[in-house]
Amino acid sequence: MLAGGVGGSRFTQGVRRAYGDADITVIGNTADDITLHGLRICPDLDTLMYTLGGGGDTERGWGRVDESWRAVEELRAYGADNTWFGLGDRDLGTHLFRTQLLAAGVPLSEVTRRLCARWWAHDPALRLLPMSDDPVETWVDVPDPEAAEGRRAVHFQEYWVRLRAEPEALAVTRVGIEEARPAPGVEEALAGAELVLVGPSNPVVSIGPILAVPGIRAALRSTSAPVLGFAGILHGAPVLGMAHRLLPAIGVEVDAGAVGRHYGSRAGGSDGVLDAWVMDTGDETSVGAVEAAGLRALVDDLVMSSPDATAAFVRRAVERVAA
Ligand code: FO1
Ligand code: CA
Repeated sequence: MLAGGVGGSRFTQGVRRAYGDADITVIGNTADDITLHGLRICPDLDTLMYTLGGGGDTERGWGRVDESWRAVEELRAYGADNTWFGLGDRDLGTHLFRTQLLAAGVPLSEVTRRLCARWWAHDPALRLLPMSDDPVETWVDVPDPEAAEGRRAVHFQEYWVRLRAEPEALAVTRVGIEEARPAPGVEEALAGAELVLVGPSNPVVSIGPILAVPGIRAALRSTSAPVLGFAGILHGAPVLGMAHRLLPAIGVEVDAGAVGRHYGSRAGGSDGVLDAWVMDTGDETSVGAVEAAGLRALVDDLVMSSPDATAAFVRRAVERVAA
């Protein structure tokens, strides 16, 4: 599977519920990673790890359950920068451990394996791989009348957490993506898979960067497994998050069918990555346009109201594509 953070975690919970004994490799987005207070933070990997490990705050959707915020209060009291980012005291332990290992030269994929060994011990058939061991960061250009060119770039986390995705996103840049290589195991997992699922995560800042790591698109295009994508845009609005604020910056309409066409079909001469695209029943009117793009279009109720509900729509889609 390819997945981002909050939506990707809910989706993964459903997939695990649907296929209780399958070997599942989650290829997680690392393009919204950030270094703050000297610590390397990987929000999407951590959200997946905590949520599937039962240690996540289900209401907030990210971070640890039973969290406290004393360390960040102390940082604020010192007048430290970047205290808009909520680093919980328990969560800090994860970032300290990760940063320490990275500084010692341990690659992120190995660090992630060690972190998940704690959280996913109950489910050894579930594996989390970062899309890449190489650092990639997403920066967003926002209007700034005082800046030289009328705009300035902020880290994606600042755009989302501090600015609440309110300013118009003029452009999205992925720093480091050209030099990034797929993490060990990523291409092998795609090549050896029986089924590849592209989760309903943000097409611009979650799935987009994974596909943009040189080599991953080719691995998706050449796998013998069916590649099935799920829309995270339902009736013109994201099921979670801020995709509606970012899709215009990459010239894609905020519409499930448009996102499916953006990912594209593996058939034909383009560089698409999907065989089938699953949209919500409310987006049935997009079926024609998706099929015209060479994709098999499916519709179902895609609201991830519970792991059972998610498991049900995943199973139905897989059965239809395998049939
Ligand atoms: N999201 C917020 O809205 N506010 C925060 O202060 C915040 C802190 C945070 C800390 C660790 C972590 O793993 C995730 C955190 N998130 C926070 C979530 C994160 O910004 C987003 O879920 C994604 O990166 C966007 O998909
Ligand atoms: Ca994310």
